[in-house]
Amino acid sequence: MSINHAYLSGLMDRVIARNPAEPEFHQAVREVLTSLVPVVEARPEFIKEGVMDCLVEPERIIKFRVPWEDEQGNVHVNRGFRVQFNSAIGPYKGGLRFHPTVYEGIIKFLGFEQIFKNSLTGLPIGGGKGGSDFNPKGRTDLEVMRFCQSFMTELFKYIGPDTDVPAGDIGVGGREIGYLFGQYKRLRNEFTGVLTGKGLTYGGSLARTEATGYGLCYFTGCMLQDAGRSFDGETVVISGSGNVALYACEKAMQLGAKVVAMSDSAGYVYDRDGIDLPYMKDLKEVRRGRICEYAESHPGAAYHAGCRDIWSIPCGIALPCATQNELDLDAAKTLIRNGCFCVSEGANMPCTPEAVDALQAAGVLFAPAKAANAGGVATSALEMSQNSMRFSWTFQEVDDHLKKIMVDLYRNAKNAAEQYGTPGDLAAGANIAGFLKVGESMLAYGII
Ligand code: NDP
Ligand code: 2IT
Repeated sequence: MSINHAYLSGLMDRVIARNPAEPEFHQAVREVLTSLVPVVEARPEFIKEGVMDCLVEPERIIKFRVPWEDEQGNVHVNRGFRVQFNSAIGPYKGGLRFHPTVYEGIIKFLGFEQIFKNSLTGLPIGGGKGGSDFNPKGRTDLEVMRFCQSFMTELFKYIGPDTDVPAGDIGVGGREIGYLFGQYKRLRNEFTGVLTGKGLTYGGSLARTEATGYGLCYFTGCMLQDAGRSFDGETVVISGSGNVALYACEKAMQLGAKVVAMSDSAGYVYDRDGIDLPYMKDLKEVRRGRICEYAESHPGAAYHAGCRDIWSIPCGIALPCATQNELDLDAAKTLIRNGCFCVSEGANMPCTPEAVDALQAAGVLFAPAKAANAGGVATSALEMSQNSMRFSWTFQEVDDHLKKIMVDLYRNAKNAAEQYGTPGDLAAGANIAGFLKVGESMLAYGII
């Protein structure tokens, strides 16, 4: 679909020509530029002063070799990336993804999204993302440690607590952050808050582990409340069973919902009695097992191979929390047919553009990832604050900050949508509100 604005449409064509074969990056840029049409119409200086052209071009891309040796003595060479996309409002901030599907286009899409998400938190953090095509699955702790040390041996030259602060994403959790932080500290001979998602004994923040999933439910709660609804008594389906999915499940349950299905990349489990969360946490966080094991020990639950059909399970609320483009048009139609009234994105860009259009056209409440999953990075910024102060807040204090951030963020996205002529469209509102703070700052700096 072309963008209904001559300059932005031409800019989109240039993005495609300059970044060939990166469909996820094109998808993310198109979605944002489309929302910004009313903004550049009202404020032509964003085009005239080059802000829009700069916005789609990363400030810096670092790409490097990551050699490491497995326990059998075989040498492997992976690729590492860090895309430092935009530092207009703060140091680059964003996670690291370790997954075999990672290539430059994935990191660019994620880094681009991160600019607006981070701005929406109201905290001073710029946008960045990194990762590697390394697959941690099936690797021993020793192999993961060797990989992380090799990765950081190159990356440490380019990051720092006031420059760029990475964190976790798919395949990067507490274990990996520990190895990465240890190597950074050793190479720099410095103890600073250069990474977030750290362990609680060495500078991590309480509630960071829970933050993305909890924040997703706080945001969704605001949206439901405005529509005269709540989580209470509703049936929820959550894709994924990683960090975001597990804590979305926990908070949804605390708010009175029944979560009946979760997935991993191989398949999904449907438990009509409600997911046994303590078991699922132990399976995924401690044992690093597969979701099929859940059905083996829960006779009332059924395992289905293939994760995409999870959206055929009837539910009121769907929370896609696994990966990009996991919920397509067919899935959206099925959800609508089955009476789903709310879709909130926990993962980054989990719904295809066609799915989003269909959901919004059917009047389904839709919470876009940039806003709905911003609780994770917001709490990372709170971890940075605590590290700077050399102080730590209680779980309750961090959770209270997180709640307030998500409520403010919801209001800002909603108000921006109204102000720019798309009332109720939180996706457009989030893009506009996220952009304005970054765009104004870029204008203030002049051409740099
Ligand atoms: P985890 O690695 O903890 O979990 C990822 C989950 O998604 C696993 O269940 C995994 O299954 C599944 N998954 C991964 N890739 C695919 C795929 N290609 N197809 C199907 N399922 C897949 O990651 P997170 O929970 O941290 O991240 C999940 C999503 O949330 C990502 O989109 C991430 O960018 C986003 N996000 C994460 C934040 C955070 O703070 N961690 C913050 C904001 C957004 P399997 O184990 O089989 O691979
Ligand atoms: O997508 C995301 O916002 C994250 N993976 C979290 C980033 C962070 O810096 O905490």
